[in-house]
Amino acid sequence: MNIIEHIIERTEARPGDLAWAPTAALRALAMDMVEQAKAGHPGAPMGMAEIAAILWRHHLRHNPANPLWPDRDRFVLSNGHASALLYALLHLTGYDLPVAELRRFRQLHSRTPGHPEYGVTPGVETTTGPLGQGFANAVGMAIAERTLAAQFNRPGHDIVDHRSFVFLGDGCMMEGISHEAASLAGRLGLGKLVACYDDNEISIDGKVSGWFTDDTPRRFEAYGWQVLRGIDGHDPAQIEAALQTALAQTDRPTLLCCRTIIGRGAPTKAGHQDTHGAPLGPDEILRAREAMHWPYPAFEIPPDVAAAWDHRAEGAAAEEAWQERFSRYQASYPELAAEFSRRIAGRLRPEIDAAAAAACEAITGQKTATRKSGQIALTAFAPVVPELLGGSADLTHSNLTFHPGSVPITENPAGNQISFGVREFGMAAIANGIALHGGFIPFVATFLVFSDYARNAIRMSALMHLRVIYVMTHDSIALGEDGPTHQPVEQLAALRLIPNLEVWRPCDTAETICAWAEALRRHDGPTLLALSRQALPAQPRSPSERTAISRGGYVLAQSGTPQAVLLATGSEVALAMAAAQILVNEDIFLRVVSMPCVSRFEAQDEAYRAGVLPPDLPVITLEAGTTASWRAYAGRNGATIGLDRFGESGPEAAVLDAFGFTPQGVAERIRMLLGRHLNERS
Ligand SMILES: Cc1ncc(C[n+]2csc(CCOP(=O)(O)OP(=O)(O)O)c2C)c(N)n1
Ligand SMILES: [Mg+2]
Repeated sequence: MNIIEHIIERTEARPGDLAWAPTAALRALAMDMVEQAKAGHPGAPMGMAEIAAILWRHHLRHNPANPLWPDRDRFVLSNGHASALLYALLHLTGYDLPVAELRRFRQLHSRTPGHPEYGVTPGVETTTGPLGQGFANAVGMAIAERTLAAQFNRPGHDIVDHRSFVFLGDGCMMEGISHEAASLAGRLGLGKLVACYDDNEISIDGKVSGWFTDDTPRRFEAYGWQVLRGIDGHDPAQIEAALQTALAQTDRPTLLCCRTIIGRGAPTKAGHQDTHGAPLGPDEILRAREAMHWPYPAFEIPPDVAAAWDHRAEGAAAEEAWQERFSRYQASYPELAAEFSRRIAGRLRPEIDAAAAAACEAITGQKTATRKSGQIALTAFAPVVPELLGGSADLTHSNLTFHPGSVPITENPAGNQISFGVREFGMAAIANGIALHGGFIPFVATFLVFSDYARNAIRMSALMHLRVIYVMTHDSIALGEDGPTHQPVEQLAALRLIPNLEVWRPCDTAETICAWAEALRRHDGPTLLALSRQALPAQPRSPSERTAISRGGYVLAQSGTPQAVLLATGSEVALAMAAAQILVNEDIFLRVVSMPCVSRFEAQDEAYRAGVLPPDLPVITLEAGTTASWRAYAGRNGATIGLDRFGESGPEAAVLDAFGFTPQGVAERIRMLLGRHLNERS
């Protein structure tokens, strides 16, 4: 018997022994990666080594050769600082992540970045690191799985049938989003969701008993979860038994509460917060190797252990079995199978163009709130975009994010509407999970002012290039009586700062339909639609002006030889038009530019942008929000009209009047500004 056989033998027979070879391999790689990088987090990977090994070697259904196999189990590492664990797992099971990449842990342009990043490393299902969000992503994945299964499976044909597993630590549990996501998951009874809690009683500042003494099992029981308490997270037999119990449960999500020791295996540092986020150091690593009976040099995995971990053959067989099932499904339901493939590929049906055109044709001259226009667009697109899955954070009838074909998933599992409850952050992170899962285009809604609650998840949609659509209504002080707590002022500017987020603030139904269509067509990032509570007039447009909407900014109107450009967005476009009309009578001529999407306009070529905003014309910007971001457009010769303070409670007209957002008020500002400008020039 060689040494490895000896180790495997001896330790398989003695659960919990540190020298259990596959687990020792995980621990060794995690220690070595962090040591090599001189940065990272060895504690959680070493503490979760047994749980990870049992799950990945015996239960997780995945194919390392095809990380995109649609029916794979999903695995989320919500405690993303434990990235070394995930990279070790991916490497050992046979993903395209060679040891050279493990050696480059945390280096620039490696496939092993500091925290797991979606799209960078094959097999990484979501970007994690902002604690708690990975857990909510996993809830989204489980919702997506169940809904997709209900929509596509047929008797005897389970083409969608997989689980979502998530690891999370004390940090994720402390974050409020864990409550939002767990509560909804409990209500929905997501039976294929399994969470493994790394209950090591340590976070960065030390023993959590000083700041976190929740009874977590009872908390999750109260949500309606199956909770498996008191599992020794270093005892393979207990972990295995708990996972089997979890897999047998189909009506409720399961939480495995695993007592672990952070940095387990490090002879002097185990159990101490020092292992959380710093290399163990060469001496400690040497002694850990001895304690684990792991005599191999850094990054070396002996062939027997490598073979024990290699999941490629099993993974390929699992996917092949699914392919056979899918072929039979295809034979029985060719149209459904084609639709399934289309949805998984994220391709839109071609009818979307006709739906957009028909919706635009049907526009009446009636004043319409753009939140209502959003509903018109949703109603037009929903029949040809059955992959739409979403809803509101308890503001459905304010956000108007329902349509005649809306069916709550709580009434019919094959439905398309989710009532998220008052959980904006959870909602956004769940939407990310739905988008990551595939097969759906998620949309979520709340008041624009509460985008701040969801902000980091919106940022994560943008970072991960996910097609998530945010419908955010009541987009200015014009919402009136609810007052400054509800009146967004700085949110538009703040959202436009998020790279790769397209923020649309349409001015009427035509622009809203265009914005919705662009959001659907976008493959590489999220879109946020800022929509008005108040009714807005439909702007007249030539066919070419209508086409220009998708460029993000265009000339909407012009009189005479303009002295300035009046650049407005959303509800202030109508205001700009009215002010310009007043000024025409005084021989002050303006060009009115509507700019529903600044970043889209920025992406146009120089010639187009200069055509809309000629360099020699001063620009006056008009938006009922903070002005800092508009100064770049106003430049030295122009000006900004906006609101650099909080709003006021009062009826819409009174509030707008108080802040000068009336045709007369704006005309007066422009008179003054142009007078100043002309004086400066002469
Ligand atoms: C939202 C968020 N806040 C703070 C951090 C910084 N941070 C990373 S890990 C951590 C402590 C996590 O404790 P725990 O989950 O128990 O991890 P362990 O030390 O047990 O590995 C903190 C505060 C973060 N990554 N995300
Ligand atoms: Mg901890």
